Amino acid sequence: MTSFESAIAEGARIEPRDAMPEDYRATLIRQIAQHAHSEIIGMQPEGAWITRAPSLRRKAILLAKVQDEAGHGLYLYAAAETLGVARSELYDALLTGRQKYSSIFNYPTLTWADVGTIGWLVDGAAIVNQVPLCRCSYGPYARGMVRICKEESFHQRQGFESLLALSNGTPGQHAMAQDAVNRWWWPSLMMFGPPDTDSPHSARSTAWGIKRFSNDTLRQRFVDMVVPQAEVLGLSLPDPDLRFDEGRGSWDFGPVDFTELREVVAGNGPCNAERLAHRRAAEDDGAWVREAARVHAAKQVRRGAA
Ligand code: FAQ
Repeated sequence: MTSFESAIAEGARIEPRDAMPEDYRATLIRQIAQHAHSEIIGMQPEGAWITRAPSLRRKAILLAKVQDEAGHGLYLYAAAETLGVARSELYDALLTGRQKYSSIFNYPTLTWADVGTIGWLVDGAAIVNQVPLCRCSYGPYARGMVRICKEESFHQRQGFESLLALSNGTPGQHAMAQDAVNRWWWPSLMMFGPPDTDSPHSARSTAWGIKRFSNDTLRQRFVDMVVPQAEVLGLSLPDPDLRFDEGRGSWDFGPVDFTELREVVAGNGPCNAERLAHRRAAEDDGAWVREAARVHAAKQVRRGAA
């Protein structure tokens, strides 16, 4: 057994300078980069509402949440860099469509209720998926996830609280909250990825201790977590097949449309083009800042040498 295999078998952490198979490194770069890209693209749907938040309090909360997402992107890009890849390469892979980001951020935020719904459902799904990653086998990713999960948990609570206020508000506000939940429910279930029978990376990622639970197991855990929360909110979930199975102690739910997931991941979702165009424009608009920083750094080096 190599030292890598024995470390994995013992449940020990792999650190950046440890020997690791090239495929393990490549899998981590793929997953961590996709995760980082999701965080920064994920700033767009909610960011669109910062100027339209209904009160100063809601605006301050939303600003802080969107800033947290930028921070999560930075922790994750930094974790990926420990695997020997440059951040500029990862940005380039995102902007040229070679690397993905989560399907969920290709849906539009049509009303203010979408912001609360993203906090409740999207951050809720993110937590269910990410808490196990705090114990994944790669040290820098696992440690980054601990802090990210703490912040995601605040995000979910603020989304729930915002949605509760709408649900208990005027009939118009209640209807707006229900409409947002109807639109975000199924895409939230798709965040967990394809079904286990159609998940090419699962077996190896599980053997390597990157994935600790399967896509379907986490999807079920999410449904079990949010169904009682929907009752407290006084909102329904748009699935006529939802019923509690006493034997399993879990909620049965209807079939997820994985064709839609495939289409969105392939670039054909409602907002894919808009999200990437916005990101590319931000990259172009920031070029002069990066150039100024580069020239300044070079000048400092020259002055230090003189
Ligand atoms: N969207 O074999 P599997 C957030 C791809 S949370 C797009 O099952 P794997 C917080 C997958 O990459 C969202 N692509 O793959 C926030 C693979 O593609 P490839 C981000 C998807 O890796 C909240 C192919 O399908 N969270 O940002 C999706 O074992 C609110 C085959 O799939 C993470 O990234 C999808 N939904 O399992 C921010 C968590 N599902 O490269 C702002 C970390 C699958 O072979 C606001 N990632 N694919 O062409 C993971 O846990 C895993 O990568 C999974 C997929 C579970 C997503």
